[in-house]
Amino acid sequence: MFSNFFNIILSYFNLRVIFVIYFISAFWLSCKNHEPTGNLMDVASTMQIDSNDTRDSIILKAAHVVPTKNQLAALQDEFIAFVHYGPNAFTRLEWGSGFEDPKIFALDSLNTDQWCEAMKEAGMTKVILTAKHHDGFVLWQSRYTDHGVMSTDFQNGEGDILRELSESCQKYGLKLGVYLSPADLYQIESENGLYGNLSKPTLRTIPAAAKGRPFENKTTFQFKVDDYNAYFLNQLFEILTEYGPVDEVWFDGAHPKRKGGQQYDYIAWKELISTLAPNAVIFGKEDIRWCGNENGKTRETEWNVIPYEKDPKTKNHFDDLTNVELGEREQLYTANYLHYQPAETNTSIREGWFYRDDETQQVRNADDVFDMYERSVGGNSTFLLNIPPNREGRFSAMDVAVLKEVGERIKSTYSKNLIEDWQGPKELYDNDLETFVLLDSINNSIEIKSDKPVKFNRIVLQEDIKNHGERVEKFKVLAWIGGEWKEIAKSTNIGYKRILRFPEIKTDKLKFQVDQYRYLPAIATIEAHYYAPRPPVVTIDRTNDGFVVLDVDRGNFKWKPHGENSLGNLSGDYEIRYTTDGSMPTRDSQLFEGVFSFRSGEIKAVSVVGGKIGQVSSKVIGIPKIGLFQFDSRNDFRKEHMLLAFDDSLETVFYFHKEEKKPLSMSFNLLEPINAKSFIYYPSLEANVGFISKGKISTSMDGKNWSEPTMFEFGNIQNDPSARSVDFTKSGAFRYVKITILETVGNSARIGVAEIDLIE
Ligand code: FUL
Repeated sequence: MFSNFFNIILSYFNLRVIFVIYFISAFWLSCKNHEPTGNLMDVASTMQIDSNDTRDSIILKAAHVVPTKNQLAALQDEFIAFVHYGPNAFTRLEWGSGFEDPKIFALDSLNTDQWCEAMKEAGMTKVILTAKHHDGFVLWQSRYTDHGVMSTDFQNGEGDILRELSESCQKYGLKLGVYLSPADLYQIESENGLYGNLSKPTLRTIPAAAKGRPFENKTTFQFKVDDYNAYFLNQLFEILTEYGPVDEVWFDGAHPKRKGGQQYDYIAWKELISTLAPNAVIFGKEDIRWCGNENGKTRETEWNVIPYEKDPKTKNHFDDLTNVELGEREQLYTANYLHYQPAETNTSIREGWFYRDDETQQVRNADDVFDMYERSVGGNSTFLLNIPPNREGRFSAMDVAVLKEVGERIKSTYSKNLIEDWQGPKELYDNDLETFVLLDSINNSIEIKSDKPVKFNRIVLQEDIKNHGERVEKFKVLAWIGGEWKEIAKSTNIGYKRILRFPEIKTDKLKFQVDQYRYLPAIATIEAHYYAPRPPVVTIDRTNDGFVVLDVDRGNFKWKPHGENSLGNLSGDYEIRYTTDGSMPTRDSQLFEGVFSFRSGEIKAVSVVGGKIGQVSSKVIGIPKIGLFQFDSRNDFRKEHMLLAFDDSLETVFYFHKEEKKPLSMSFNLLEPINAKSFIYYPSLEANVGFISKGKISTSMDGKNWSEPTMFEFGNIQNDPSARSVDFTKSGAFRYVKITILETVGNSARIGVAEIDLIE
């Protein structure tokens, strides 16, 4: 009886509680600025343009194109890692040939925990591994090929790099992505290779049964495909079902070679991926697009609503979108479809995608990487940075140091919003991308203020792209300084995120004003941050008459230069300190006050800002060249031109002309004997100039008895025209040198040599 009565009271009370909760939440939701919604139509990730559409209605539609759930999650991943690994790390080539003996992948130890730890420290959230690069070598225990780790000595042929990485990802809380190259040189070149073997498409069951190795996942697919597509689907099945959740599948567009008119059945691949990895975005297809370069450069205005001629959801082939401008109004007017497709900004931390060495392969400095981070993540894009592991199965110390420094900068700059307690609409500071302030032509600005002024030099803005899409086309930010509004920054679009950088200011009042938009913009976030200027990285150069010039790096990384000057946004007043005896420079080392003379050896230098010491730069300097050379040619004109390869300037180039009688060669004498251990070839970076790809170099003391030649090969030099160093196979002093070119690449009659350095 008592318990009955109690139950009635309880259920009555529960009912009331439920009602109260219902009304409170309904009221709260309506206050959360979801009303008015600011939408004129339902949002969608793809919209068709029809014949009734006008220019205005096209722009309205564009304002209602939004990311899918997976695309939004991919954007929120912000800073992600790429890992290029495979035989190329051992052959030091950028592109393999498919003919490699798997044994050359001579890996003894692997430490994927160390990779993940470094990525975590950098603030990265996801890693994409080249499970198979263009050479066709697989990094996992595939049932469908023996061209991979199973045929190496690594863990007696039982090693599985994808498995180890996926376990480390679980441990460190990182998402996993896989790069599976459609181009496959092993399948092209080997006798029974499947790529382009002209097999007919027939109905195939995926996964194909493999003796003694059943799948735990019992899903099967039926596709009418040819041999190579079946092979590719079987491999996708393995990597998407046996390595934990996969969040990105990366399809590269490059093809070192094609065969047999091989086509790819992407529609089938997509069906398999969306079934087995429902959270994965697909790169290179409709989900994520390449930003159009490999330099780490994002467009000034990176729109993610892209015009399409055909429905991207039914397309089998996607072109690279490399236009200087993309998604601008004029381009949208010509579209048949509008499609949400965010850009991934990709580049490598090193010269080249694969590891070569720690001596000559330049590593980007932290200024450069942090600058790219701010421009790409703060430019409505994702930042995908490649870190290639070395032959010890680890990230090299230099790369780890840069990742750590970048992570520290991201954390110390962006983890706290300096204006989170300012007076103004709370929707802007609640870390919720779906609460927003809706603006229109009358209420086109938001003002926020505080009781005490704050110092900052960065502003972060975000739109509620999930429910409203990207709408702002032009805006500015003003600060109350000296009793008046001063414009501190302006830009074009915002979308997922815009980071504004400007000289430091101190203020207690800010105004965000939108000057042009596609439809009512929903502003979700406004943050202010302070980036503390860091000592810039020092560059070390030497003039041809033997003088050393130290300067600060203005972002001139030689591999795929992006042309941006990171320094302006990142450094304050600095001084440069250096050593010439190999010791580490400190803030008390020799002060650089002007050029100084130096013969050969290692210079180490740092810059110092307000007592803070920066990253150490070092350079091994070759012997001074002025007056050292005599060129062996009867032709004075040619002699004079050869000098251009020995003048310490990469701007001046010596050309071999292919029409000259073969073999192409270059001989020179030195006025004094030297004991060089290696030489460095700097190719020309000009367009329409070819490269040396293979050759030999012989030396002699008397010009009669020549050493056994040192053979050299520069892999993928056309795509990766960075400096290449060659160690002489024999040591000893010499005065005569002869370089013979055995092979060249590039469709040009001229082969360029920007510089040759001899290192003692
Ligand atoms: C390119 C490839 O050819 C490179 O080797 C690298 O994988 C890069 C990310 O994409 O197209």
